[in-house]
Amino acid sequence: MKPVRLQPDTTYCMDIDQIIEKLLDARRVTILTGAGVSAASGVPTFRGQGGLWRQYRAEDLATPGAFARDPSLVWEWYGWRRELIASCRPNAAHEVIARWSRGFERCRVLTQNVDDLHARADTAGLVRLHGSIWELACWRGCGATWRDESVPLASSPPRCPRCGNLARPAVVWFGETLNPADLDAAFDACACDMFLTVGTSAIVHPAAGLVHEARRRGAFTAEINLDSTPASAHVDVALQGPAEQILAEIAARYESSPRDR
Ligand code: BJW
Ligand code: ZN
Repeated sequence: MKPVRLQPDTTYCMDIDQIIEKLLDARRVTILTGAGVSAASGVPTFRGQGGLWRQYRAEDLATPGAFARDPSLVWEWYGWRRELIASCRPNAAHEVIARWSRGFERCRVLTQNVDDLHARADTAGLVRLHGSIWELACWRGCGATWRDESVPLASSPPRCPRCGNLARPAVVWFGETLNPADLDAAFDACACDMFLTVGTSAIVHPAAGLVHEARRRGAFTAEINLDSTPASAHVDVALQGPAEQILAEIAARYESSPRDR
């Protein structure tokens, strides 16, 4: 098992203090999340240990080309993930983020996760950049999308109720564009006082570019991740450790701080 790298040293404590100070002064907070936020709930991340399904990587399956070639294989991957996610609950990281989402003058939570655990934790101002595993859409693109929470999934994709073509998961695959309204909301949210990027490998665009955009617009930027990422060298504070522990620690101190500043 990977060692947990909490660093209760001076730098770590000063970084936490700085984040709390910035949160106390912030009116507009934006939080970008990735698979690491759901790891403690039991949802596998895409990259690193446990990231493969059979011998496949996300890049092999989360593409329109993969679905066109072998819809049943891709469907089976989503069926496996649905079964896993259905038994998962939001963890301390989702809960802290959900509380903060209701506590600031403006808070936006931009998630790349499709598991809906932020929604289940009752997060306000949520933008699901890569869609939801619990929704389906027409593969031919007639515009139909619908909620489907069935577990287990049938062994092959059902039909679109509008045009009879194949259905697909309503998620964003590589090479596909994000929903323009979600992308606009994400870029608008980069105009903020504090931008926190949590549990993402920071390699998949356009999400990976958001922290840089926020910094360009003057936000204080911080990262929480088990490991360093391409974003680590560019943020004001990079904290290494489990998001569910670090966020709980920050929240306990931030939420009990006096507000008459
Ligand atoms: C913990 C932890 C704990 C663990 N606590 N931390 C610019 C440059 C280069 C390429 C591109 C570019 N612009 C666009 C591209 C192409 C492509 C791309 O980015 N490719 C890269 C691989 C280089 N992007 C796209 O195609 C996007 N579309 C687009 O831009 O359209 C316009 C366009 C198209 C083509 C060319 C140019 C422009 C769409 C991207 C869609 C991504 N879709 C997926 C699948 C979604 C559906 C599904 O779930 O099935 O989204 S792929 C997968 O990666 C999923 C994730 O949301 C996404 C990001 O992964 P994430 O969340 O970061 O997870 P991991 O596993 O990578 O990392 C987990 C992290 O957590 C790790 O760092 C751990 O250390 C950490 N961790 N436990 C804290 N307890
Ligand atoms: Zn259709």
